Amino acid sequence: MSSADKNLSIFSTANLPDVSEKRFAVLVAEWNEDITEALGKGAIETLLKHGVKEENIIKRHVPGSYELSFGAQVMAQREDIDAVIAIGCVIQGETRHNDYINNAVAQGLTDVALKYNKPVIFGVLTPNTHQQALDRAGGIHGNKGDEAAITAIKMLGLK
Ligand code: DLZ
Repeated sequence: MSSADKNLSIFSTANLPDVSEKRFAVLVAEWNEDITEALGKGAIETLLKHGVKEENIIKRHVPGSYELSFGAQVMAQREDIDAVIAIGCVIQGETRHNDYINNAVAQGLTDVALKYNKPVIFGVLTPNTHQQALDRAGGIHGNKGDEAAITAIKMLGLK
């Protein structure tokens, strides 16, 4: 069983909608890039596995997770983008920076989704340690980027 399959076992992937003509933006934050690149790769591989055309996946980078909201807005306002997957990893430090970033990006992504009436997926890990992040970026807890991709596909089925 691949790490993707292990990961996806937490929710159903049966009866997914046809997304072969849908276009996705995958936004990847550069902070903790060993983690975020693995998550982004997982998301893209899962989209491809479920019939999305390679040319219909646009991958872009932003500096940190805080910038995901603006990046998502830029992508969501494009008529040719159907869904946005925002990937980041905010690791808890000695200060409360992580709380501020996590709260801001969660609210920001929600706002963009509601403003543009498009799925904007919260693919941001919020671990206490780097090891916890690794565990969720292709490690023992699978790859949360895969889940983010499946979530985007499912949400497009609502429209
Ligand atoms: C500043 C900062 C810190 C301390 N930690 C992280 C992190 O763990 N993960 C992440 O994605 N970004 C971090 N950043 C950067 C902020 O997201 C943002 O890029 C800067 O505050 C500039 O707006």
